[in-house]
Amino acid sequence: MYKRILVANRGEIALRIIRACRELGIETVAVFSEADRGASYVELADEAYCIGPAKSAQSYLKVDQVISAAEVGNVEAIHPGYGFLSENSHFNEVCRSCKIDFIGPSPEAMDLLGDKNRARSMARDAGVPIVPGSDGLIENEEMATQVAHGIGFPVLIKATAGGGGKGMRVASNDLALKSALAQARAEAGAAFGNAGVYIEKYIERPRHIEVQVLADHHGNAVHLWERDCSTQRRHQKLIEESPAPNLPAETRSELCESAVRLIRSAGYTNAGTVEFIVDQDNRFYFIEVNARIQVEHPVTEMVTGIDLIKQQILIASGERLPFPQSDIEQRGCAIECRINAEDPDRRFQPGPGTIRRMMFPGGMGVRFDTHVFPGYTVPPHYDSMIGKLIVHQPTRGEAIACMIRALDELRIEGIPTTAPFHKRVLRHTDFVGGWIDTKFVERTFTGGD
Ligand code: MV4
Repeated sequence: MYKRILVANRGEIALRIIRACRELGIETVAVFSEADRGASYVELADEAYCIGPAKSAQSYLKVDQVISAAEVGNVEAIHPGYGFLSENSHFNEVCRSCKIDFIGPSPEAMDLLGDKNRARSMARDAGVPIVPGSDGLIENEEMATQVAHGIGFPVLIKATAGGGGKGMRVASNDLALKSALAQARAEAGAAFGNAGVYIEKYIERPRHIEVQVLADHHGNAVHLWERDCSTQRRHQKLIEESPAPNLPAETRSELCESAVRLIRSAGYTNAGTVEFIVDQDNRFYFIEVNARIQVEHPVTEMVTGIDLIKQQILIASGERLPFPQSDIEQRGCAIECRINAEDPDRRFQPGPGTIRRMMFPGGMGVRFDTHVFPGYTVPPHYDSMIGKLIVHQPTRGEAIACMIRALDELRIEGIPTTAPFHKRVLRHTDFVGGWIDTKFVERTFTGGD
């Protein structure tokens, strides 16, 4: 087991990783930008190094600076958290050449699945359902037209280097297809340095359901059931839950087993998420793999009782998974609300600033993962998430009631937050009925688009 780990991240996830290390008896080294000097995670780490100015591009994204801190701090491994360098295979390779374990998949698995078109053909070969579409990358307009006529409009053009909704274009006819193709190519080339695109049938009003997986270095791979992340706005998730409501048991099993088949065939190790969309008739299709721990991982931790960060560390250090698939239960219902420093009445405009006064929610089945405290100033340089409120209850109805109660207890003064918006969503009949899809927020709430 490791003696010392560097946490290459900030905010609540840095704190979450430090907590797991503490319980495992592992020392931690934090890194921070000039804007994060007084952060709680910096105080709670055993050692901390400043790696640059406030801007992410000059600090948390600087491979050299992070590696230097790891060398000086004399760590055996780096946990990248989510965002920043977490899915950067170059960073992953640099860690390897410096003989520092990257707590995540190998650079090879990361590259393979990071290319969405390759991941798509890998899924097809593993017998995992994919959305009808092109057989590979689109070479020219004629090929795009041929594929579109084969599957029927509307179609969706996706960047192979994209993901998370970046570089996608819908087209509903031949003329629109030609301009969408040119736009998607240009956008992908500029954003990712890779203009490769592929085409899929556009699925209307899908649900976003993802499967958490863990795989060790001894050939063991398991799933930890699914999360429904359909309650989102402009590709930013707002609420995540497990189990997915109104999902037939048979679909759930097939979905989860598909995810494990894909992960095995890709030689993927550590924690990962296999993302699917599910249509109105409960047919599911593979979309992409997220090769990192995700923001919403606590939802899975609550229903399974498994600490995913500890498992990531244990797997990276060469341990075997300590449980077979048959021991992983999905017990009760967990819901997470992302608390962002944004004003829901001003189109979710970020509102950084100082928290004058705050009260934390608590009680049975309530977990609040946050790095903020009264007097803390939310810097304007990073993502606006300031905490995650997670509840776990026997049933979905009880989880919704518990979340509303916890949101009522949560008081944050001095900055706007998304907490009031969550209460409106949780009380809406469509949410209560579990009739959610990726368009639910946009069509239901003004300012939701
Ligand atoms: C789709 C789709 C409809 N049809 N693919 C967006 C993020 C990326 N991970 C995949 N996405 C989608 N792919 C086909 N063929 C609709 C979406 C989509 C979406 C997916 C998950 C969560 C939120 C979403 C919001 C809009 C569109």
